[in-house]
Amino acid sequence: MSAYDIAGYAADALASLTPEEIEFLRELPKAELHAHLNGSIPIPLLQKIANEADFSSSAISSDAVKAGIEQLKTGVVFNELHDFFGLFPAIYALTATPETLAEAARAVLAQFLEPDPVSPKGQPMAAYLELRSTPRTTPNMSRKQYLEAVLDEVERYPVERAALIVSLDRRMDAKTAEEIVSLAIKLRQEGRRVVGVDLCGDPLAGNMDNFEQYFKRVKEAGLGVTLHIAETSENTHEDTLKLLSFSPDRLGHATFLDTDARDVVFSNNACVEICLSSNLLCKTVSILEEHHIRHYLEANHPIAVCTDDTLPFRNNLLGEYALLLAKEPLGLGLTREEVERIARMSMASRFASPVSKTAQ
Ligand code: 6MZ
Repeated sequence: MSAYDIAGYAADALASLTPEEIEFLRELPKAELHAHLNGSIPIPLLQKIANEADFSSSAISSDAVKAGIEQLKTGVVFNELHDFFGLFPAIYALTATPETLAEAARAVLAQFLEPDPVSPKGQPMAAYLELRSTPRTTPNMSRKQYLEAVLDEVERYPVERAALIVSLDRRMDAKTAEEIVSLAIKLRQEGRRVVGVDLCGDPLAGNMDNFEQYFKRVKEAGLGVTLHIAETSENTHEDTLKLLSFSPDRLGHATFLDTDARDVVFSNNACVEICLSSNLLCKTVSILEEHHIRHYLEANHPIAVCTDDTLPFRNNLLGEYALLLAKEPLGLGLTREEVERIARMSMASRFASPVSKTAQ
């Protein structure tokens, strides 16, 4: 299996296109704006790290990690979104040192930004990548070291190709959220390539009132804000409106917005990061025909089509664009002009990068 093999909805849509249609998609400059680092590691690399890992000091045994990787290789069945979050302890055990984290980050960046080996002309999946990750402390590194390790890899690419979004997790306590926001702002002030702060994690966890002060600081520091919002039908109206009150620049998923919330989004013009395969696989959307992307397209509202987590979802950015162009029921059956417009909107919705000495 190569690092770029895909399966499922995106693969089926891609297989239904003509070589000429695929070439059209490859040629479009696209921005990947919603990709989680630890959810996007190529399986062969995870396997290599697992084989080399010393688990003697780890809480997660090598057997649990190997079982997790086998599951990822054969395809994970998600019955509900909660199944998805259970995958991460095993993955996290493998990216717990600065070295393996850097290796993972390098592979994820390469997957999006280096020439695609199966493309005849070698176009990369994305012209630009905003990679996001949640800094962790491990026995081997602090959160600062975590961010520095990832930033070192991001900054190997020119400023117009790659940047980092720092994620907060809804489950975080105030002290941790405070530490991460302070770190993100400080690194940005030092000229490191942090362009935004995200809120992710279990969509039903946490009290969003607690995050208000942190996102206020993020905005005051000039960083972009993107929030996972209304990802499940159980997210409450209050939760959604609270998050919208943080004035986010972009929104992740925004699947279950009621009419009031959608009106706020339309008036604020916040770009919606759309992850088609992710929503179908996690069963927050039952069929493509009912996907909320249609509301945004009808309203001419900015969107960006993204992969979310290529590791469990076994998709890639080209496959997500194939889902736009492929005829129904395999795809949305959009016209080339519409697909071109979506790619342009993704590029227009990038968070501005700081001018840094590492950028050239
Ligand atoms: C919410 C998600 C997510 O940050 O360790 N994550 N959070 N909804 C989703 N949709 C399916 N997909 C990924 O990458 C993995 C982390 O990203 C968040 C989860 O918190 C997951 O633990 P990082 O690099």
